[in-house]
Amino acid sequence: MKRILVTGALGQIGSELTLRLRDIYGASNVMATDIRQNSSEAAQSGPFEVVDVTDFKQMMETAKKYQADTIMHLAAILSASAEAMPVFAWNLNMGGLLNALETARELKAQFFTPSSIGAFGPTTPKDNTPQDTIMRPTTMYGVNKVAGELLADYYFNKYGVDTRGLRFSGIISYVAQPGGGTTDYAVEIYYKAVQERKYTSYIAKGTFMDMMYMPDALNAIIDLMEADSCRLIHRNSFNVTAMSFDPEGIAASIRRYIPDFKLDYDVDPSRQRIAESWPNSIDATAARQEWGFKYEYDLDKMTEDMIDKLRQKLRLEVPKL
Ligand code: AKB
Repeated sequence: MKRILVTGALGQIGSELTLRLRDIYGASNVMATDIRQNSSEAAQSGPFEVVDVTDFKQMMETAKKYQADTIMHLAAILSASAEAMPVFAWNLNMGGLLNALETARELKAQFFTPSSIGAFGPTTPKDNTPQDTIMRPTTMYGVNKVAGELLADYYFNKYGVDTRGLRFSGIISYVAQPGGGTTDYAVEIYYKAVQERKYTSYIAKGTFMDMMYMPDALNAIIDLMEADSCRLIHRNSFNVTAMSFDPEGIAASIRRYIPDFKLDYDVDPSRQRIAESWPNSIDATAARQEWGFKYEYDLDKMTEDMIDKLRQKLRLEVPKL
């Protein structure tokens, strides 16, 4: 049975990944860590420790104490926050990653960390972006992600650490909200749709980005980590995506369930600049071929589930049409 240490376990992905891992591998085999403690299920349903990922000693001691043989390193700040605090982002995103890789090297642990569509830049082919292509990002987050992919490959090639990663798009979920990302609008829009039937988008009409529903993102992480190492030609990191839309596309999907939903715009130049530097859509062929990546939720299926789950979560009644 695996013994998994998760960093950033109370973040958007960590909150749900920790619970899925505990279901699969047993609660006591999944050590959740984060910079803060709270009363969420991820913090309460199994072992939990406060760990600052920039503190190597603390991370190593925690991983040793729990005899971790797998490290899932999620702690990082997202694109828009990284752009506002570039030096802090470098120190947290790169310092935390280096500490997590060093921990994995010493403990001979398997390793996962997410990369992002943010690793691409304005000179990358925009549509159906290939797995192997130009990567010259113009954001601090993108610089961190490209450097992180190279660093994880370096640890595999030099030290034999079994490093694996996914280039995530915007991840949409009704459990924990993301914070500081460029794709966050695609989560906020559902909250506003069920609460107020209107949303003001900070991303402009016609700006397409890849997205994925959380259950598919969790399956992708687990399937990649369980994949036979011999089949992996790539490691850090695989393009994965389930859909690509602009604000009009998601609004049209919401209107199938909330017909009078209204969308208007107040574009945030800083997040818009980041979004425009990213691909419109990426190609996940390598992930399909090398470890069988698949997804279940397209835009409309995700919208139906998000609206249903958010109404339950926020205890909202379904309006009579
Ligand atoms: C962000 O918007 O920063 C993230 C990402 C695409 O990596 N969701």
